[in-house]
Amino acid sequence: MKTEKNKKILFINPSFHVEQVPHYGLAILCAILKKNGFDTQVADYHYSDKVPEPAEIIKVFKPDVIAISAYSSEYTRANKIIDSIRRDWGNMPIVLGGPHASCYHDDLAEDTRIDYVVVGEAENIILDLISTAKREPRPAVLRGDKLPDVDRLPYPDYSTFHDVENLEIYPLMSSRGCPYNCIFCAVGVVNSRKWRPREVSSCISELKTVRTLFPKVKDVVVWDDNFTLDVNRGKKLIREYAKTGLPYRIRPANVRADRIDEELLSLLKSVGCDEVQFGVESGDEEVFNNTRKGETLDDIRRAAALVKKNNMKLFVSFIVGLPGDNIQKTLKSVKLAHELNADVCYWNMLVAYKGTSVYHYFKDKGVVLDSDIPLTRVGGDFTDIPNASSRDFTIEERKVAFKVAQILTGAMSTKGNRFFLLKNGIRYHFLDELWRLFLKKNFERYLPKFLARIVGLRRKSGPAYD
Ligand code: B12
Ligand code: SF4
Repeated sequence: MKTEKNKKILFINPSFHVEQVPHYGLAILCAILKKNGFDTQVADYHYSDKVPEPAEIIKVFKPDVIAISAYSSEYTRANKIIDSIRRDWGNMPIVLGGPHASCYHDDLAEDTRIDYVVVGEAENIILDLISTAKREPRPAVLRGDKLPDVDRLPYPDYSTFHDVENLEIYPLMSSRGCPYNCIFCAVGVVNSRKWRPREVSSCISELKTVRTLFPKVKDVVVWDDNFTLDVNRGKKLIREYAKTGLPYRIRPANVRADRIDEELLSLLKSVGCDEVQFGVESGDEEVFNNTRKGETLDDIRRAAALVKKNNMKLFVSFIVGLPGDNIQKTLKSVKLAHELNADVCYWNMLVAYKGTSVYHYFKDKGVVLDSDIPLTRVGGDFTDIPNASSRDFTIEERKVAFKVAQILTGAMSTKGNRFFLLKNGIRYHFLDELWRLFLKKNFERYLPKFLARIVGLRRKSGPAYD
């Protein structure tokens, strides 16, 4: 394999908001590059707000290659960074990878500011790519011909991330991929539908390195696409971790409701985890089934009841705007959120990513705006801007449904987040009480009619692409 030792690579993960967890995928790529003699730095704006601007880093570090990772929701910022690099460092090779490159490689192949667009997992191609990277007349679209063997990879190397000395939340990726095919999910495009678990012992050994490397770490989040696909393996990992006596609280970011049982919950509690989060997506049976999640609303109800019975916090998330959804059906989701007695309820506006089934659905039956993927969050709150719509649930209706759902579960979405509490707490709590007192009983009779009137009024001034 060709290598050009001592090449310097600056990785950039653009982001409009900070979530304090460093980018695992970039840390793995750094580990491989550093092991092979390359020099890396990572400007991860999703991890820390103390990272200097890219131009400042470039002036000091003087990289040979700029390697950008981007979520589609952050691509507007990546776009600006690419512009400024082309303007000020015209001959610098630019490589783009990550979820946006994986989903939108066709469109990016036309963008001559970029030299390489990498689709999917890059461990098997990163060394060759960086060794030979140069300014290209047109972007080359690259993808590894086979998936990396997750047990043969080095541990992620975060040492060259800016501000890593303040790392408090450590990400563990104990498996990759997911065999399910939920219509809204891009995992199959970005990673793979092949579920690849790591050896439990390797995950535990990785966690044992954390204390010396990052003494400020308090929590470990498990970022797997589907941590509990093999629930017995998930339980084994927690049991083995508990034996180490390490002080971290372990939190799986997401578990599937159909895998939750008493034993899993008590194991999670034994490692300090007092909350469980899962996606519900919709409270309407038909919309729920349209997602092809492979579970039932009864699985959701059963899992929620178990979480509450075990005195753990219940976090649920819903999507507004799935195929078949409308305002009335969104209200069924609101009703279910209350029925489940969730502590925190997140509302996501459907974004149809290229490569997903829902994208094809709206291409056929409605409209998808490819060029402008909405930002994830605006002022700390999830975005209410859809990129897909149909005649039976227009852009304006989606926005109204989203806002109403947020308001009617307002107190639920404030509990976990102090920022929300400060900003919207009084308003949301007030509305939530109002909802409980006056609306709940007559919910199905009055609210849909009332909303239909509001939307009827708004519809007249809705955007042309509705
Ligand atoms: C963990 C995770 C998160 C974490 C992020 C933690 C962090 N600091 O990175 C949290 C919970 C914060 C999060 C948030 C969101 N996420 Co998320 N997340 C994931 C998840 C489950 C795993 C990511 C991961 O670590 N994978 C493992 C590593 C090995 O893979 P990787 O990061 O993709 O990196 C590899 C390759 O992509 C490539 N690569 C990556 N970057 C680069 C750069 C270069 C130059 C090169 C050459 C290669 C390369 O090589 C890496 C190694 O193989 C994925 C699912 C998935 N399978 O992708 C969803 C996923 C990436 N998330 C998704 C979404 C939609 C979101 C949100 C918008 C959700 C929301 N409504 O808020 C936000 C946006 C976050 C933001 N940046 O603004 C979508 C992205 C779709 C898209 N086209 O953008 C995914 C695919 C899930 C889905 N349901 O479709 N997420
Ligand atoms: S189970 Fe989760 S990771 Fe798997 S396809 Fe569905 S949403 Fe994506």
